[in-house]
Amino acid sequence: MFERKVNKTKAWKKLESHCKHFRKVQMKDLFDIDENRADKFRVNLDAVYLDYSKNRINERTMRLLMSLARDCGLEEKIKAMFRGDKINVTEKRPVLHIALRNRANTPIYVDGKNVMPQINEVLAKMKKFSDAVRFGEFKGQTGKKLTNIVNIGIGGSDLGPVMACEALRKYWAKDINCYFISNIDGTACAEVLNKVDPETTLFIVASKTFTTIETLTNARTCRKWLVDALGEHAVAKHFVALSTNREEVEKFGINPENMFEFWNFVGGRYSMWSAIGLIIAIAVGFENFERLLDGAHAMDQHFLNTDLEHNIPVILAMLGIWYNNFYGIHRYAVVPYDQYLQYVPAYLQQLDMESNGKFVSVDADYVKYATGPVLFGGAGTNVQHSFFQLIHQGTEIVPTDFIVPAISHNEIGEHHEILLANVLAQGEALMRGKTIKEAAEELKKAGKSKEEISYLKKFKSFEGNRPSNTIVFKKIDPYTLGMLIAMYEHKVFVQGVVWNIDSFDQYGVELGKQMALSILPELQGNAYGVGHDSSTNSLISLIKRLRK
Ligand code: G6Q
Repeated sequence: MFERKVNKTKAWKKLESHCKHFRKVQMKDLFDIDENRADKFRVNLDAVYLDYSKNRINERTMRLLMSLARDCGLEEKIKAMFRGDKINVTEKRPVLHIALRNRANTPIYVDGKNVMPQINEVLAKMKKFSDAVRFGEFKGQTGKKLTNIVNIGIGGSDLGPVMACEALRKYWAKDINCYFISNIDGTACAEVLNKVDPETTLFIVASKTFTTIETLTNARTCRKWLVDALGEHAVAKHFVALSTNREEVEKFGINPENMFEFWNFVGGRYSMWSAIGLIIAIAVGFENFERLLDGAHAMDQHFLNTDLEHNIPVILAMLGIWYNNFYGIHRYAVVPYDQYLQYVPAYLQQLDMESNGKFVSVDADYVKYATGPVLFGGAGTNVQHSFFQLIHQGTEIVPTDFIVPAISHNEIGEHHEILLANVLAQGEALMRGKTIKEAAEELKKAGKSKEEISYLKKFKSFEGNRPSNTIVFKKIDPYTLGMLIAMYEHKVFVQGVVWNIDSFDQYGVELGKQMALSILPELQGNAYGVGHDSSTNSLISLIKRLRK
């Protein structure tokens, strides 16, 4: 660990003064003076293209951003992650989601031990099991094929599997249905159990620690439901566990033979490539799961081996730093124009905000600059009819990533062309805007009176100069999804390096887990509130009264 204050580096100072000058620059003027701008600010890896020309940047901006990245030791930090160094410094752990998809199978050592054999062993076990379920060889207690697969997990043990299963819905086996129970709200359990039949249901209990109250409570409820219907023996045929904690899995009553292991060097939000991806492998088949890993591996290799200037995750990350730390824009939207990618924003929200929502640096100092932004999003075109008003005309600027497949899995009539026209129009409109004069002319053409024009013209104008990235690929398939998700993982990593924070701990999430446990007995009437503030105490009493 070396001490460093990123905001005291030369590159940071230069970026500050560059930004002062650049604030007045309009992107549309940059496009007008340079017909090659789109080519200059575009990069691709295979069939994934990033157009970042609609940003408030020129070549000097990118040069300075890359020298900031170098000043922060980024190149060495990337190597350290891939080497298996303990870069999760607060938890003293390596960060090796890249090993889970290390398709080259090169050795990666943790404390002198190559981790690849154990990873390969679990992958082989996942292949065997997912094939057996898909082909009806692993049957339920009464001999029926298991066609309803229910993943019980929360946070990192839920969001990746949900997002990837939905993204790859077109690849699901015809007779398999996937369900997800995450929330402790009984509704989550009830709604799924109402739909499935115990004889044909496989429950996957996904929990890294196997101590998370939501997951264990949901798993116990599902276990009881199954045992009530089919008897205790049925558990061995209908329950499997994904965890790092063998002891707790056994205590829960799942045979360790039915456990798929992963390890502490895999963070929850980075775990969909591990055993946590079992439901993905069952839904889409192990070969497709491997394609997902292959895509991620291709992005890993690009990230590790490409110079910063052409490195997709690095470019995305440094653009984020530019807005966050120099323009003071602490928001960011991700909008996939693909219905199957509808859960990508929720997935990225955890990835980004849980990794980089930190105010203490790795040197245990309070940071003196902004770190992770607020991330939100949703599928286009739907969100054009909701929060896009603010993105176009709000007082807040929201840099936006558009994610665009050129081909839809459902090419019906002109649907996809209309969708594509929309996303391209959004990016252009955000960049170009509409002057008051242009708005007035439009109103005039529409036959409005002078008074109406003079009143309405400001409402109808758009200041423009609002940045966006456009990420285009051919079609969402397992390989491309792997590339996209790995791209964002590495983007988040780069930003964590620049901000000098530990992107791989999550003490904020752990706080919630502890606090609920202390209030629970009070709500259940077995204890009385001590040490709470008066608001919490009175809310506890109010809720107890209402529940009587
Ligand atoms: C992820 C977080 C968090 C975690 C859940 C579930 O990085 O740590 O979202 O995944 O709290 O934890 P378990 O998998 O241990 O149940």
